Amino acid sequence: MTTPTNADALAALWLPYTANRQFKAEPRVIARGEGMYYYDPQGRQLLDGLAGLWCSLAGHGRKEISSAVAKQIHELDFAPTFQFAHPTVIELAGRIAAMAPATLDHVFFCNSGSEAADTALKIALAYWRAKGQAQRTKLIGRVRGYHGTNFGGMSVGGIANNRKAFGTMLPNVDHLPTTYDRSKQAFTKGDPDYGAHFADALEDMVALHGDTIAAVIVEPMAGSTGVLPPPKGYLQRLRQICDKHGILLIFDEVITAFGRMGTATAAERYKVTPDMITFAKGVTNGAIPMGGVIATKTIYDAFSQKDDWQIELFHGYTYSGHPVAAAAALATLNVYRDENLFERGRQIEQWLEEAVHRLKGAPLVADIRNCGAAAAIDIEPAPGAPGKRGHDAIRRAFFDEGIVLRVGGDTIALGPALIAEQSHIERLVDGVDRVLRRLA
Ligand code: PXG
Repeated sequence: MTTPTNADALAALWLPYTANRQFKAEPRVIARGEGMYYYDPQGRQLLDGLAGLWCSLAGHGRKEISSAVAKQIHELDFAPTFQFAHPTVIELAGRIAAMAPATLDHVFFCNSGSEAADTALKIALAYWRAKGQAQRTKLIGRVRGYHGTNFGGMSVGGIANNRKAFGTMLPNVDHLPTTYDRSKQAFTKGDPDYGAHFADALEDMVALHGDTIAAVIVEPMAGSTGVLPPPKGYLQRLRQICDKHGILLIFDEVITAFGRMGTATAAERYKVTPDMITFAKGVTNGAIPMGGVIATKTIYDAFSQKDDWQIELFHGYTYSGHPVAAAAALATLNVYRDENLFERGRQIEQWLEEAVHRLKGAPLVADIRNCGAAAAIDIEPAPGAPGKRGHDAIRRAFFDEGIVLRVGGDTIALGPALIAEQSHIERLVDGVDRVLRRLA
């Protein structure tokens, strides 16, 4: 049998968003997970600083989920959801609709956050055509936004490195400015006071593009780019401008849904109701891929056809609402409910805020932000080598501190599972502190 670190097998592997050459010289292999910890193949314990990739909110190795998966796969391994359904996906749609803000009550399933973003964008375009406003074809994202890596999400996304190698994008896309201005917001605890006016750029776009805007898509809290909390009043203002001009508002909640914000959704926390919410990651605790879009009845009803045998939306994936993923999701939602994990997100938010801001003044720290059970530390980039210190931080954390750290560019992101104790957060932040001192 080939072990994971076998040289030939390792050479065959092409890892996503990874410096593959360096990785293969010094592999960081994770073989097992339980609770807050991962274990390498030799059994060395590693504290997980980002709940996988923001997805394993109830921690790793949850038997409730794995046994629901085993039971489902024995009973029904696969059934199509094109013209059919199965009991598990029906139950799950009801559970997710019940969890979302009251007016969002229809759930379309897919398999990832990227598919969820592209699905929501396609629903927005098709919605306006169905409403007789086919001129609404423009999609608005935001600078530093992340909506996955498919062509739609990449086009509305605003992280330059994710776009620059890929040439063709969707036409008819524009971007709001980022909500981040370090000169006014540095070292803010929680949501910054400054920046609600960044939403007003949408008014300028309406002035420019008239009634051709179909939808605006934003992350309520921008996660991937390094935890940018929404400035106070920003999301409310975006909603008002969308309402004024009849534009659909999509919240990409792939990271923020299922307790990361101390509530079921960021929409609930900020009391701003979008027209669609995308979700993925936490819906199955990361155990099985799944994503989806929650839409309002108004949107769903717009697709209604003259004859009841007519298909309303020509979109979907073979594995939309896969029974095994749906079973994992139902078991996951039960764990979240039984352990009050959404509320626990609030407790973690407090612990994390307290701990992470202590890093102010540590070597190379340029800014610290926190929002919900998430935080980020910007490291001063090395002269002429942006991203190098971030990359070194991953290595030092893994090999010296026994911590699995997530870094994007030169920003460290922390987003522990919602089962974390204060001691885990202290260890995480102390480990980051020592890593920073070694980078300097
Ligand atoms: N939307 C948002 C808001 C996301 O955060 C996606 C869409 C795409 O999801 P999929 O399942 O297609 O990857 C994401 C994914 C990070 C990190 O380091 C974040 C994501 C993925 C990997 C790493 O913050 N977010």
